Amino acid sequence: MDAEGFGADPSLDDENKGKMMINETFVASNPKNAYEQAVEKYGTDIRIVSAKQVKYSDDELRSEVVIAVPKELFMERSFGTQVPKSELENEEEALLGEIGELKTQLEAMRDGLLEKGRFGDVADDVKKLFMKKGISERWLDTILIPLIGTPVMEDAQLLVSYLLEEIDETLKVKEEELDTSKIMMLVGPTGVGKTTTIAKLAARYAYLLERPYKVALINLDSYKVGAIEQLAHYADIMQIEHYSIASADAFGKKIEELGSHDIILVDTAGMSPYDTQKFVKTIEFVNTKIPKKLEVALVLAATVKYEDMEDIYENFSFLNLDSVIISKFDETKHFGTLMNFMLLYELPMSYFSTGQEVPDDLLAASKEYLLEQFIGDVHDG
Ligand SMILES: Nc1nc2c(ncn2[C@@H]2O[C@H](COP(=O)(O)OP(=O)(O)OP(=O)(O)O)[C@@H](O)[C@H]2O)c(=O)[nH]1
Ligand SMILES: [Mg+2]
Repeated sequence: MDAEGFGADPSLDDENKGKMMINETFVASNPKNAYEQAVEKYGTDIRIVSAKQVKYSDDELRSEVVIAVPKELFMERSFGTQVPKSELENEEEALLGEIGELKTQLEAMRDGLLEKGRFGDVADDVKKLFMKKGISERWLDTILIPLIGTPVMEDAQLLVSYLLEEIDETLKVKEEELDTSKIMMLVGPTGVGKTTTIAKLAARYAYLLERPYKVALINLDSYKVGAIEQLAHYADIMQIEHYSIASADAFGKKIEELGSHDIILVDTAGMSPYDTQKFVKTIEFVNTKIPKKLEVALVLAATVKYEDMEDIYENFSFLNLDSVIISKFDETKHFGTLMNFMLLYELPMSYFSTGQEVPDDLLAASKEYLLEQFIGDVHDG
């Protein structure tokens, strides 16, 4: 399809000057219907950025109306983040504020205590080792503070084992459910391996498990040149049905049509935290009313950079993630940053991708596998 640049809007009216604006696209069979959708969501006081006819990859002409709304309003209408407050909620908020203040005071006291003695030589060294491997000080402190004064803090080996056990307990795995039909959508930054993993999962369900499952693939990536062909290539080799879909409406209809399938795998466009257009589009797809639950899996590369982790989480957690698929296990020997991500956000892991080979390089997620890689790295340190 055509794609036009979307960005900050220069001609803001006085009321909205200085506010962060979000451009949202409404798609319908004609401009009027698209505009009506926008009005239904935001009322008539909206500003249209552009309106155009677009030819989608299923060859149909549709109208895209892009409007700009203040970010707060977008968040409120899209996610209901700002509900009017009742008196009770105000009281609750005041109470929470007081608790927050107490917490800050306690933390200051704790930091004061720690400044004097820290954890002692042995525990400090162990803590440093884990931090060097990528585990955050915040997480380590929550585990170590309750241990102050106990013998485990004096025994490096014991403390390392204790921390590994805590890591093991904190990690979560989403077991593979084979007895219910499901729709799984893969989202994530560009180039992490979403399409390759979809192909591997398709082969796994269609051919490699105890019985063959009825699989279909849907591609929602209308941005990347060659995205349709990339998925179609795998699907054709495996003789698995595949569809390319451009609008939330068509997506909903296709899911209904595929009602008798055991598993529908949905590929999406890779997006950076700053791709507002793709972001809005993906939210439209995720919010499509469909008869079955849509499981959203974030694909995260094991090579993820520490600086990018928080942005990735912020960007994708809006999509109500059900699990994380970790890709590119074979591309690094350092798993601390990834481990830190899993410990901080406590999302269950569903699959691991361990190489480029379709369909071989895919494993159902296991704590043992990740821990083994991580321990190898810790011991090297
Ligand atoms: N080494 C290694 N490479 C992988 C793995 N998974 C995918 N790749 C490679 O990473 C590259 C990108 O893979 P894609 O599946 O196209 O990634 P994507 O997330 O769909 O990319 P976009 O659609 O552009 O966002 C390809 O060269 C894949 O072969 C993996 O587990 N290990
Ligand atoms: Mg892709």
